[in-house]
Amino acid sequence: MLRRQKQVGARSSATRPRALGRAAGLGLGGATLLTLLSGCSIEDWGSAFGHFGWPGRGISLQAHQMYDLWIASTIAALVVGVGVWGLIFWCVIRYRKRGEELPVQTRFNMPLEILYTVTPVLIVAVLFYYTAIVQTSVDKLSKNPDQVVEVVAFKWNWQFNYRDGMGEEANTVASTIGSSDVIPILVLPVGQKIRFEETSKDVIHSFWVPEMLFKRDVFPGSVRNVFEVTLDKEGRYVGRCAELCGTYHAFMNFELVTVSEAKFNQFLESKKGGASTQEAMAVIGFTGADAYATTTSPFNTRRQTHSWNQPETVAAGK
Ligand SMILES: [Cu+2]
Repeated sequence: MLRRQKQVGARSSATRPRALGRAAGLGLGGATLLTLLSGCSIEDWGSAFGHFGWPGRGISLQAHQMYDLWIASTIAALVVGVGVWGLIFWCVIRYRKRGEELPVQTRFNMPLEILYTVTPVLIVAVLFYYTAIVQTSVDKLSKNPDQVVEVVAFKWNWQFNYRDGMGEEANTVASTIGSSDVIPILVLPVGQKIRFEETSKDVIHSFWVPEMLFKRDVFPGSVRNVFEVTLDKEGRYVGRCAELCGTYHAFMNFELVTVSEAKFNQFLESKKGGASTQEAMAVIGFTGADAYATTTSPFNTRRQTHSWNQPETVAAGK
């Protein structure tokens, strides 16, 4: 019996360097895989896997940074996940029950204990590092933004004021507003630093353009949330209120229209000259139905008595 125990002991100490060699090999394999992955663009990987749940790469420089962080973190998590699953299945098969004999009882393995304490700390540190960098960059405010837009939220619509400077003291030079019949349109140029200053007339709302991969709460009172984006893709995108603000919260949509700098200047000049939003849209080539929002349409806000759960009501949410 004693001899047998000795043999077992000798065998397990002999397998230890091999196990360590395997762990090192696994680490190297992971590193090689990551290097290979970095050879492909993050966007390629994102689109190959349906953007891992995100709407896409976004329409602003800030959105691209957040997108890249998201895709890279997900791939890193998958690499770790595949490693962990592999080890689990390997253990399950390699050490499955073979007989009634009690297997070798080991208590702990110091190198392994250290390995699986240090590895998660390293992973968290790397994720934290990149998150902090991207977050700081996304939240960065410039001293001289090219455009300043005051976002005014109210139950249940939006007003967008084009301003001649920063802060509450600046003046509104033109504005667009929505009603229960017209979806508010926010026209902005690509390639310029745009500063958003948010204020609410009643309760807390939230300004959200899904394609910007970004939303920020709009507070009433003295809190004036500010953020900046540089848009880089022309198009028309739906915007929403992302904070449950009351009965018609779901109807608080708007549309972001991104155009070239020249067209934006034309639009703003027309608005300054007293044109309506639709007339100014026509000036920059959006005529007819295109002068109105195309990504969303007004909801029927007229209620009948006992209108709940009836097809003709707002609850139908067209
Ligand atoms: Cu709202």
